[in-house]
Amino acid sequence: MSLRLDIVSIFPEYLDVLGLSLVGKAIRSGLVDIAVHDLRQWTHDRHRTVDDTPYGGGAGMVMRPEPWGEALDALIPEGAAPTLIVPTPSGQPFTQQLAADLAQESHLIFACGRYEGIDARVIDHAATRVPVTEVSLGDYVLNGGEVAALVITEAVVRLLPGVLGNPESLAEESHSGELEHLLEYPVFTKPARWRGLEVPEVLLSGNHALIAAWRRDQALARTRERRPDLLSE
Ligand code: 6GU
Repeated sequence: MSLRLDIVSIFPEYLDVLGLSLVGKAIRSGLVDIAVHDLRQWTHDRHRTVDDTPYGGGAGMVMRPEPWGEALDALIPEGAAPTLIVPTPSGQPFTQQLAADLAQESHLIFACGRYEGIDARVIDHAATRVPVTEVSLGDYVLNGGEVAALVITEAVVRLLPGVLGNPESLAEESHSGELEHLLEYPVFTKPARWRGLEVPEVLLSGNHALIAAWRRDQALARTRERRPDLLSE
């Protein structure tokens, strides 16, 4: 079973990098099928207008509902309910758990807004037809949803069976598996001494129990220092 992604944007070229690296390989292997759509194909005026001034006043522009309505009519299949993901700084925080949940789905549609956002009726109307999740990457402001769609796509696609060469690296990393809720421990490779800096001796010991304990310690110390919020969960 493969995952279908439709991404709608007024800057489709922003998503070109999905053809690179691991996601590109997953596309070529048939594990994921990604289509990027220019929202302006669903406009009908000479200027291909997608935005207008906000009712109630205020700065900036808002995306008009009509092109989005037509886009979603075209992309939501008859008799299926893909999940609509709307990247927005006012969405629910994107987490590894949400990535894992989305990796279980068969069809995701991303609606990448620009300007001050999409007319809220688009989301309300879509929610009468399909599950809608508004998602935020964090507490800062981007210019549009495209980078968020890239981030979410990468986090989801690497969880699909067959995408990662070594599934054990999935189990070991931060935010999932054995050291769940802890940041990753520091890692080292050859040479054992570089610019006067030594690799911690325990890692050269061959004592796997000692190494595991050291790594857990390091992960804990880092988490206490950088992300104490993760320890109080
Ligand atoms: Cl998902 N979108 C935008 N435009 N800005 C953001 C974001 C998303 N997450 C954090 N900032």
